[in-house]
Amino acid sequence: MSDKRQRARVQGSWAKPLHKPQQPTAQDVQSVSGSWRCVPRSFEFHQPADPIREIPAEKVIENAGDYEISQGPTGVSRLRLIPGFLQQEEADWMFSKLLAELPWSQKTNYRMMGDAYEEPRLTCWYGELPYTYSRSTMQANAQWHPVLTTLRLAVEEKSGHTFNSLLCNLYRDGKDSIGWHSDSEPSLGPQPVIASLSLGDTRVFSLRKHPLPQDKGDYTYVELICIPLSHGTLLLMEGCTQTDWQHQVAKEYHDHGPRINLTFRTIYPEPERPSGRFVR
Ligand SMILES: O=C(O)CCC(=O)C(=O)O
Repeated sequence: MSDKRQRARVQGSWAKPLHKPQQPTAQDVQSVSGSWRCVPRSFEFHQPADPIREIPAEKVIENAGDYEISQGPTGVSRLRLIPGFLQQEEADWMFSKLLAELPWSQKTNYRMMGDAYEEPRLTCWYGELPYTYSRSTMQANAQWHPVLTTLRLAVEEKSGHTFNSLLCNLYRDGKDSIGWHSDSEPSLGPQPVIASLSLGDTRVFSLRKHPLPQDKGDYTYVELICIPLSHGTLLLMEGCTQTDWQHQVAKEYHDHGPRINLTFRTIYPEPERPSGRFVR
């Protein structure tokens, strides 16, 4: 939680710095027949200029179901949570196979100013097209592992959507993470549907709503949703979830075993620029 959000929670948004009680001034104090007394002063109530602002309580979604998490001018943002999408035994078997057999590697990304950093997790990519995010590209890889082909068909049947690509994430322990972002690259098209399947240790998946324009990028007062994603759980993100919300899996500082997350997506060819280079 940001420092500002934390402080606002602890103090209450109404809390103002304490002022020392004022000493009576010479004018407030008058002498009456040799003794001193305070003359009562009148006080006026002034309505605070800014309306009092509450931080919305964090919501937790744990039960299977369809959830409309927001409805705004851009449209409806929807989640569908399906715990137990995979039975325990098949999830166990798939997890150990994928952990051992996928070509996991650590991707290097680039910040806006060009400095490089290593992602705090391992990844691999499947799809006929490359996928670019954070100014670095994962090359096309059409050789789907047979377990992933089986899972893709099962996810397509359950969700009623088709997917041509898959980003696999491996969180080796609690210190591996993915920061706040939305899956909104142009190659995913408008209002992408993302199907996210989790295997291994449970980690908390959080979503936060984009702030209002007048908050100028300040996330202190935005809505926050937490979803513990356990072994074999499928989560679908639909509608405007990628336009109006961000998501993350934060680092945790107690012990965690490995976790694999498979995000099925549909990638479209990016339009070519007149120079012949892809638009990023
Ligand atoms: O690990 C997860 O549950 C989320 C992964 C994710 O946000 C992504 O691949 O874009």
